[in-house]
Amino acid sequence: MQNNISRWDIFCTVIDNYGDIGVCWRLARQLADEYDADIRLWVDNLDSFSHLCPTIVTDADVQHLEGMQIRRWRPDFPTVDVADIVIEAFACELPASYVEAMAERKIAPIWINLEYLSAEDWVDDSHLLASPHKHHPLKKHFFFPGFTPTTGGLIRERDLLSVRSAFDESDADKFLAGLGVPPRDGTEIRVSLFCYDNAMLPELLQEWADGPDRIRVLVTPGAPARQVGDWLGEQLLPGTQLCRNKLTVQGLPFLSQSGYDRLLWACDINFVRGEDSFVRAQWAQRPFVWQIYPQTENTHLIKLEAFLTRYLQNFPESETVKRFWQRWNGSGEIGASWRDFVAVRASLELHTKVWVGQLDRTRNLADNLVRFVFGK
Ligand code: TRH
Repeated sequence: MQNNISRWDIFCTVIDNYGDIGVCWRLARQLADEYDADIRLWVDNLDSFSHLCPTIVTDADVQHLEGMQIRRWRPDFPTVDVADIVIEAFACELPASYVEAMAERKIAPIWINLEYLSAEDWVDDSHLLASPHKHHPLKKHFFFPGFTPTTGGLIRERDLLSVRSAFDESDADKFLAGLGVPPRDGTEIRVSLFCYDNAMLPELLQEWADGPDRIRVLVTPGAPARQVGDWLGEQLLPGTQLCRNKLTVQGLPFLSQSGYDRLLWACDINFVRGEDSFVRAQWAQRPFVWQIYPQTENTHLIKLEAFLTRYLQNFPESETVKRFWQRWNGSGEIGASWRDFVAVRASLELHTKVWVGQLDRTRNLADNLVRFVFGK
């Protein structure tokens, strides 16, 4: 699209946690930075947004940030000019008055519903299907992120992988020192922990405390810090460091998105969740463990298997990794599966680099969106 400045409206409702706004914010910034897109981002919950981006003014209806306009999406939606491209993130429903205004435009805007990420096979067939509006001459296109060239791809900024490659051990030590993490003590394994409520966590913490390796777990705020604090019997605040035998846990503050990326690059193993941290852990090219967002009737386990099958193809130790991920997302004894997992971490790191090499051959989500919109 270079040279065609276009106006984009991105609509985001925060269902829970940080993933919805996390994805929209990264995408908005990439479209603005790399494609000169003129972005207006509508968000219904600026409090959640301010965790990822502390400069957000949580009670401002209109504000400008990094070359974009950020609008508080309130129920009394104002009359505004409709953009050329309208992204409705994760099936959030657009304001009725806005849809009517879309229908009144001489040239209908391109209307895209950005879907959740899944590695399931059906995604390739559903990507870019269109659905006509019941009453208006408008068409909505379903845009599916994914892991294959026939999906919408993954969010990956143009220079992400080169900046990641240039980030070496000494950058990692410097970055972690800024968070109060002391220099690595011998063979200590550094782990970052970002998860939902997880019944497996107490047993895993005990395994880490009693196991043979020195482990330092950097614990993100919210559900992870609360659960670790419950296990310790004392609160784990940002900056606090507590030890139990071989295990040291350290509370972290909530980091900016680029700070969180660096945390993933600096740790040896990353526990991630949801959607955006799960993708960023892949770009980090370190062994990672995903806690998928739980859904009713365990439908999330189908998504989990679909990803494991793609990611672990041709990895000789795939069963070891699968078993540990399945335990982390379910039930059963986790200690032994951790010991097996940590034993293969060097080969898993190499495999993860190969996996990222394959993903990198497909285009990224912003690029695919722009090509779709401008028919390239
Ligand atoms: O927060 P999540 O669980 O988000 C979501 C939501 O639950 C959403 O409703 C659901 O549909 C989706 O998961 C699947 O996990 P996620 O997606 O990893 O988003 C977290 C965001 O927070 C991500 O952008 C990284 C960011 N983050 C920081 O910027 N700093 C931090 O310190 C941490 C821990 C996270």
